[in-house]
Amino acid sequence: MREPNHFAEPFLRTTQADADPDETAEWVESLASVARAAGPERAMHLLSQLEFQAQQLGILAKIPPYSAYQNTIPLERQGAYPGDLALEERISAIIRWNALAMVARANRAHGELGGHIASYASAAEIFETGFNHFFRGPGAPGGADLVFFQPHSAPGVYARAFLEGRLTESQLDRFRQETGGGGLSSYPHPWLMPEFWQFPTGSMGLGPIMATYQARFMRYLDHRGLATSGDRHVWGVFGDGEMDEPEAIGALTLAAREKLDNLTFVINCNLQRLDGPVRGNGNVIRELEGLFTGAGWNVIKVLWGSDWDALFARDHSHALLRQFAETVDGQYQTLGANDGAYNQEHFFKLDPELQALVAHMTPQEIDGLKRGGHDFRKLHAAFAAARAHAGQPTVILAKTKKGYGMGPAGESRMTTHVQKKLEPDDLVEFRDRFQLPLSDEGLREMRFLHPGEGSREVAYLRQRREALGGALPQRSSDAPAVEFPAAAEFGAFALQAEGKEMSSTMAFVRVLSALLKHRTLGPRVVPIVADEARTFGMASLFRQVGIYAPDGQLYEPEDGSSMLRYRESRDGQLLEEGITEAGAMSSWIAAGTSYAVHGLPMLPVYIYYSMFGFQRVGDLIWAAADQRARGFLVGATAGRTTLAGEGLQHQDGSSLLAAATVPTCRAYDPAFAYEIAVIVEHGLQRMLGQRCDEFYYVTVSNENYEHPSMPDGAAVGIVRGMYRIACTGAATAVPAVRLLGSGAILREVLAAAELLLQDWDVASEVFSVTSFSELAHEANEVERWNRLHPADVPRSSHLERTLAGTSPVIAATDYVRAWPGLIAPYVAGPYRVLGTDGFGRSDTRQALRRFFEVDRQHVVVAALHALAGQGRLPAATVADAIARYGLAAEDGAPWTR
Ligand SMILES: Cc1ncc(C[n+]2csc(CCOP(=O)(O)OP(=O)(O)O)c2C)c(N)n1
Repeated sequence: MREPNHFAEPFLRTTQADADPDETAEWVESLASVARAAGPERAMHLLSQLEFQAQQLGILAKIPPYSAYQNTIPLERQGAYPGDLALEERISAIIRWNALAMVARANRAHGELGGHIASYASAAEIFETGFNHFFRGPGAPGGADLVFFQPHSAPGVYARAFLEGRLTESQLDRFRQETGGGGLSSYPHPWLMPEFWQFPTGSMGLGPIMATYQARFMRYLDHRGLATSGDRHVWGVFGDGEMDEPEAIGALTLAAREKLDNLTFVINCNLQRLDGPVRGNGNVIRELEGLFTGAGWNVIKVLWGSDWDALFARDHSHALLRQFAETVDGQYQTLGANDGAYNQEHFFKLDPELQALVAHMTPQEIDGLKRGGHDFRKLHAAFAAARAHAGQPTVILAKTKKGYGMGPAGESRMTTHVQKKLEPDDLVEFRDRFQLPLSDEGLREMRFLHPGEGSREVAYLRQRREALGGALPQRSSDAPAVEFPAAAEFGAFALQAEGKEMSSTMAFVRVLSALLKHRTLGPRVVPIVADEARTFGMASLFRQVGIYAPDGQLYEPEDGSSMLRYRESRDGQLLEEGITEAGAMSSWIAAGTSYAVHGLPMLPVYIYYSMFGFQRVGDLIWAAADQRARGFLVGATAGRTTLAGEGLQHQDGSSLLAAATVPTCRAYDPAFAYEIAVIVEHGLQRMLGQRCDEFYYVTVSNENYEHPSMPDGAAVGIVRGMYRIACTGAATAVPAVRLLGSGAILREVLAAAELLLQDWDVASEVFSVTSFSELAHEANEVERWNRLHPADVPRSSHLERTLAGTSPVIAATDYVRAWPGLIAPYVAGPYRVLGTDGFGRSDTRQALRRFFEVDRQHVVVAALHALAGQGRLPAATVADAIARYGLAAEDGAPWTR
């Protein structure tokens, strides 16, 4: 005998061990009669009073956060279906076929392109319900809805766009063949299909969190009076497996807390993920219901199709619900993979009452009992209820079958996720099941189906889209440029710093504060922090621009009389996200793509602990690039040795390297305030003026030191990645040695130049390298051009011109050696790199720099050693220097300790 399921439904607990069924029946009937006579609100009131009383009496220790395994919306409240059901089913069948054919054709032609059939097969009705009745296009009175599509269901979206006349047959035939141009991307991708897709959802879990913060950002724009989002809605169709991702569920409470009733998740609960069931031994729908209910969402379950209604109506003793409660998802999958006879034997026959309930049905009729997520009527009712619900976000849990319609070989099979073709018999079954007008030959050739321009199907589909405001998805990027100030205006203090002491973080925050005050740009700036504003000296912004809080400030702040008081307000500008870098990043993405999504360019500036950036939320940063985001990411408390006491888990040595790999990220490691001002001005020019789809990563630190004024003519080099900042010894055409310093370590390098001259009589040139990756990118491009144009006059890069000759070059950085290593192929002389590879640790800055061998003395030794290697100094000099500076030569390398 099977063990009782530990997920037992709440109602089972009361019916199973009932000491006095007659009394129970009286109570139940009383409630039912109140609901009939006085309405559901009155019944609800009584229930809540009872619940309160029970709590007072110490009863009701636990109320399960889920309800019985049935549709949330009863038949009586379903409403009449407003569409042409038969026509919609025909259209959906054609789209299903074309989506399947796209994947199968691409793989037949090229064999290795991959693609997914089964996910869209399970989601088709969900998508079509949205497209025919809910997803509003750009022409809708309040503006377009935003839809985050389940990524591997993209073939279905393409197949629909084909019927709508937005994609051609030859484009469908280039699914996943993009290098020659005009192909269709595997997953939603604004970089590769910039006029089509808006949101890149291919990395599971990012869609849900990005959708949530998008809905929140729309409210932010509204409350700040920058845009009216009216009743524009954010829809996200996601997978039940996808909800395992921490990011997917990481912002559920935010959505509820901020009452985002402009947000609906539709979770395609086909109970399967890639390898197998999402919860083989459990029940994912129940689990998600509990999770979302607990987080404060409105939950609508769509589990059973219309054919089940009659069964439920006759099932007075809840035999169905009892059996559902005993059935785990792995079993539902097996039931789904098998025919009506099997279901009769292995489900209905388990209980005599159930057997009686379906005694009148043939196995074929039992086979035809649909899951709710394949029933347009049920889905429509759920979407409509979600759209109308006020005060909470809504999740629709739609139960579907993976590979629905793919026949015995695909439907609810373990392997269906990776299935890319159907066998001939399955194709025939698919055609017959969906009554597709395809000949056997058409079937064999996997011909695309189009009912014709003049067909009722196409007319209906277009008319529906027109009524909803036009086609979707579509992306536009023609937002106007934004006026912005010049560096001289916002950064005069930095350009003329005259040796003032400050940290680079302080310099950046001062720049930010000035930008916020600019007449046109100011309101467009979105400062974002994840609970570190005070760490970065930004507390003055609380007062200056306020913290966004949709409810305003419902309390008297403890520091109310302070100049820097904690001020929350409905039109606050600062997004203070709390300890969620993923959430802060999602806000940054929403703001950084606002130019395309809302036609309103914004400038997000997210300042965070650099260690918790690329390393922690790197995939979201990648998604930002996919989505063509513009803005500033500021890695504060950056570097391995600037943080002193914080130690291992806080000291970042690799973010710049990661940043260098993101194609649209321009990464800088400035040392001085004027460098920051120049980089910010350049970023504004590129992103807001020229509207380039790129973003800027800038590292800053909280180490205080003197900042010089900007040397004449330095700006161009700062932007390109390096410029000469000092020169020691007699001016010669070629210096003995060149020293490159970056960010926090530049000052050590400048000091090393002095030591070289004083102690060893070696002249040097010092360069501030603001970006090894910018230098490398340009050098890579020049090298490529020269390689592919062998007969032309070779070009040279800024780097090659600046470091011409064979003098040794020594680079020192607060990051891993691989970061300066990016330019190694283009440095003509011997190139030595000092970096901070290894685990960080706590100590003073000076001790850390000695430990990682990036301090001035180590730079000197590296320079002397390089000169000795060229035969320009005796090797003994190097040994002398090591002894003189007391460097520990016998310890293991820092990265081994
Ligand atoms: C972060 C991430 N990990 C893994 C994958 C690979 N992957 C693509 S689809 C998929 C399974 C999705 O399952 P589910 O969300 O239940 O959707 P279904 O296809 O079943 O509708 C996986 C693991 C991915 N795209 N992103």
